[in-house]
Amino acid sequence: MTQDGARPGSGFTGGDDDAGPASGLVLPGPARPGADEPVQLIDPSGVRHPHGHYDPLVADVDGAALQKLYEDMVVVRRIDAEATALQRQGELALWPPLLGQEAAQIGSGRALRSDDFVFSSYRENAVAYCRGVDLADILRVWRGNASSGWDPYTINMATPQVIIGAQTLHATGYAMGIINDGADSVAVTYFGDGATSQGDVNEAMVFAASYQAPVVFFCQNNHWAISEPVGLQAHVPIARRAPGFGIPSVRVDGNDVLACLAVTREALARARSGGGPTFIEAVTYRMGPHTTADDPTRYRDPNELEDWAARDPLARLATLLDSLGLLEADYTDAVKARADAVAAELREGCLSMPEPAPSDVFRHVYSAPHSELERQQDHYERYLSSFDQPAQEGHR
Ligand SMILES: Cc1ncc(C[n+]2csc(CCOP(=O)(O)OP(=O)(O)O)c2C)c(N)n1
Repeated sequence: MTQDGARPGSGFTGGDDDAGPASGLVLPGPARPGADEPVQLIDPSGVRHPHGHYDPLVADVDGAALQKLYEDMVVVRRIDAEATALQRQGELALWPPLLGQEAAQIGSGRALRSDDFVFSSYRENAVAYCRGVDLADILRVWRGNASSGWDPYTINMATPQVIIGAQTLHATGYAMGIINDGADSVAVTYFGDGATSQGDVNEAMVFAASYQAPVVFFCQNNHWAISEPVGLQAHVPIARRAPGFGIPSVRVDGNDVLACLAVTREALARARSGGGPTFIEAVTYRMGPHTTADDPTRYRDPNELEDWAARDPLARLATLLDSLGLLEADYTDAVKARADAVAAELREGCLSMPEPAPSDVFRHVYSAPHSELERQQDHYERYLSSFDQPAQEGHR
């Protein structure tokens, strides 16, 4: 099975042994260790397949809940398109599109509890949406309006990490804190396939396994680390690495929102009940550029994009809803109206952000007064005020 395979299977690749979670947590059905096939509940043609292990974990997802997941994906795709347009219109310096990764982010994001804590990279804007982020805050950093977008404690999600993989260490540290507190919340960290080459991610897994920390490692294998294909660094499926650290792992079809919800719920249940970390590899695809500064046509075969477009996460759920009689015009009109309203709110929030004062770059660097920084700020303010002075004779 290659990295981009998508045959249905249990996907469970086992933990320290094949006996299942160490905590005594009883999970429904038999997991089948050793499988590389991604877990799939809805196939690319929109057909729902029964699954002995994972169906009980999504037994509550009725037609209305499926419609809500579809609405979420439509809305975040629209947020992504609007932000891309804002960048093209010169309103943002840069934007990292998530096009194609909606199911991985909505499926996992909707499994979380509000007291769980997310540590993400820059591409998890759909997860931030699930956390209830103020829409304009998603854009703040990319507009150069603030050093970070939001107060992490308002939505229990750290601001996006640009240092590849560093957030996995933060998540593991936070999860060790959860143990100390005796709480049953979970730290969830999102990162890409490329990040799994980083020392930070591997160190985070060593600590997570050593302390049996309640942390979920959610890897979105979108097949590219900028221009490097995943096969260059991963000669076996990425999910197979985690058991080497003593962490059970699962491969899931990252374009199947229901399967992503199911595997994330299982991982969260394991963590909450003392069963330790889980590694999830969501096999998906970045259909757009790495960022708006990137041109994938320079390194990517257009046929590959065509193949993955046929596995579009929104299209397959739409087909399933249609087959259930749940894609009537009044519903799709309401979804479109909601996406339009969210996009308008995002644009308005972006364009109406008050400009920061130039000296704001010195704020929030240290929590306490810092004489060296104060000296730099003083110099900078005197430099800026020099532009207000009338030019002196001889210096024109
Ligand atoms: C420590 C570090 N090294 C290199 C970079 C430059 N860089 C930015 S994005 C990126 C690729 C990341 O790919 P992946 O982890 O697969 O995530 P994706 O962008 O595909 O979501 C790299 C190497 C960085 N930001 N941080």
